[in-house]
Amino acid sequence: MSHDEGHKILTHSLSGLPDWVSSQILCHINSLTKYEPTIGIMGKTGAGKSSLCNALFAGEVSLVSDVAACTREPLRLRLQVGERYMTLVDLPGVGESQNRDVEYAALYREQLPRLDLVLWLIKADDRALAVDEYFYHQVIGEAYRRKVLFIISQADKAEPTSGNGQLSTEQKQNISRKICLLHELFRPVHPVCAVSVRAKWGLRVMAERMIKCLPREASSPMVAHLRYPFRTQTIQEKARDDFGETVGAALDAVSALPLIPAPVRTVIRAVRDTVVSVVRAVWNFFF
Ligand SMILES: Nc1nc2c(ncn2[C@@H]2O[C@H](COP(=O)(O)OP(=O)(O)OP(=O)(O)O)[C@@H](O)[C@H]2O)c(=O)[nH]1
Ligand SMILES: [Mg+2]
Repeated sequence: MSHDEGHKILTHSLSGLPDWVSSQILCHINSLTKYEPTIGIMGKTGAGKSSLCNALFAGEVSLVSDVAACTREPLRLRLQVGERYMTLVDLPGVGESQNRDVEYAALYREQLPRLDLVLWLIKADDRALAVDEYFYHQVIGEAYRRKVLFIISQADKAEPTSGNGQLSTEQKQNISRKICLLHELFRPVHPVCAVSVRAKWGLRVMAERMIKCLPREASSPMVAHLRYPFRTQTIQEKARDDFGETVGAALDAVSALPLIPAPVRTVIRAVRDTVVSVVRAVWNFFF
């Protein structure tokens, strides 16, 4: 399936609109299809950040250096799948002790606005959560907490460990308790999830949660970067919905422009829902 075919179908659905409106919408759709999601990763050394990213994301990896004028440069990895790109930003801080608060506050002020989401890993058997708690409440500004998704990692290390590669009922109960604890400590915006890369447990639910937490424009371009087993129906439906809704919102924005002639506004409103359903239908041509 090609972009061209998708464009043809879309252009047709927009043909009742004045040229400047349809070209603006097509341009918007074009930029949506090229959007590069940027995901931050946090957590103490050894939390399992690299392992989780390897398990979830596919693609050729290249290192990019950050040109931002910042005291510390986070590691940036660019992932490529075909013509699609996404960036993983390895954010330093949690667990690196003392006297760097000002530095980290500056780093996070710099980075957070440019991130679509931050995956914050806490190892299942990590009990020293005061550092994470401090960091979340003091360094991550309240406005950005909606960008944080907490993930309990290495769930197979929850008590009582067996080492047989499967999570026992007791371990799952302890994970549930840990999830409750994290909800009390952090009061997170999004529900906490739990994974074990080793036991291949919880990853699909986590991927679905991640897509739900992403801003609307980032979910569709993210799908191509997920390894195949995680491109579930749920994820594709969410991405498709988001794609339709962003285009719908763009049409609403045009029709809300103050100087727009009333008949044009009427036409835009009349075709809005049809355009959204066409956009949803051609999702597969683009993603
Ligand atoms: N048992 C178990 N071990 C894991 C799991 N995920 C990662 N590990 C191990 O934990 C260790 C640390 O994992 P990494 O993925 O390197 O952790 P990291 O957060 O990237 O560490 P730094 O890059 O040093 O900050 C490695 O030995 C992994 O093999 C898991 O789900 N279960
Ligand atoms: Mg690592």
